[in-house]
Amino acid sequence: MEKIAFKMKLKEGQKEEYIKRHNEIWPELVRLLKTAGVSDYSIFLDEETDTLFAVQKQAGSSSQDLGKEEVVQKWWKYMADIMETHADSSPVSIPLTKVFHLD
Ligand code: RM4
Repeated sequence: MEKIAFKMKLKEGQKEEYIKRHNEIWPELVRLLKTAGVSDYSIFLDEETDTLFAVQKQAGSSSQDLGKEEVVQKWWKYMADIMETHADSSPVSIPLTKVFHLD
């Protein structure tokens, strides 16, 4: 099980809406993520820059590698109005480098 991190970008002033939508995350998306081996998944917001920092454990694909799944495509389209995305609505997602870890 590998722990990975990546950053995404939230559009200005969308913190509350982002939190609301994630508090209401679709059960089918949760099922897919867990089935794909994603766990211990948190997303943090740097309110100064609207940068989202995601950390997750993955046993196979990361959440960002599941773009071929219909429910992920629907979720990304749903979220696209409040996030920085590519033309296909997938979030701009930049892998981060682990520079320290303490068990
Ligand atoms: C994020 C982004 C990610 C997704 C999580 C659940 O806003 O859409 O790709 O894995 O939500």
